Amino acid sequence: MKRLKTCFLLVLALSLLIQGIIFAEIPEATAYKADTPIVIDGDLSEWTLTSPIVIDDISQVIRDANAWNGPMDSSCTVYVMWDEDNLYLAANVNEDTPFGAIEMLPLDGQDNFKLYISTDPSADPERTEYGVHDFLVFFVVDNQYWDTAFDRSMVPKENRERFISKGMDGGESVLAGHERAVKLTATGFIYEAVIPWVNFSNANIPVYTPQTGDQIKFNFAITDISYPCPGTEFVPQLVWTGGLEINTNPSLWGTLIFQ
Ligand SMILES: [Ca+2]
Ligand SMILES: [Ca+2]
Repeated sequence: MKRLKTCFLLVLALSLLIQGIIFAEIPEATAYKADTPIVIDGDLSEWTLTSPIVIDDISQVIRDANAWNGPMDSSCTVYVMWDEDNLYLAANVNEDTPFGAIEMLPLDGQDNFKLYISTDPSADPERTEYGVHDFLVFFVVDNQYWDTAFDRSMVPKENRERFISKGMDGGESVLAGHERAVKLTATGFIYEAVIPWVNFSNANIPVYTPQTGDQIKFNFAITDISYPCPGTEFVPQLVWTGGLEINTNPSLWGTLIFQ
């Protein structure tokens, strides 16, 4: 009997430990409200930088890890701010071969940022499939055309509300009012961008206006092609949290808190 009890306690302790690990795996970041206008010029002096999203560790490489040569090859620290009309994104990027974009390649095989964002704080954070308000946005980081695209291919048809993929063949700017600027640094570049919330809406999906205290699912990825050729067969990708399954399962994203 005593042995049984010990065994039971052991199992209990183990399951609590595993739960703790699972909970600990969902990271949080704060998006601060911009009280003064954010000027898109590659200078982050007007930003609140106290809640960095750090993407720089081998454990965050979700593709072609063998071709990733460490944080100076490709890594970034991301910041998010907001106001009623806009989402603001900034990234301090370390990158030894910046702005690698080859038009013939698929968007996911070029230097890019990938923004995974929900615009519905009331959605179940443990949902395992994309809902109406779950978006994946591609930003091609070529310092020239800055192509953008929405991938909605993973959203079940009944959840799309006629908001379908746009720009995924490349060569398009699908975001209205989107501006971005970069400033080169000794180890890469600073990126600063604005994305009006209206981009995550259509006739069936109302515009999201964040409120202080809102929490949404959020994730961010950086993709780094070694450029120039050769080097197109392995294209490492790093992400804030989760593995490749983040492309189909929002429960694996992190949490963004509006403050
Ligand atoms: Ca600025
Ligand atoms: Ca690189």
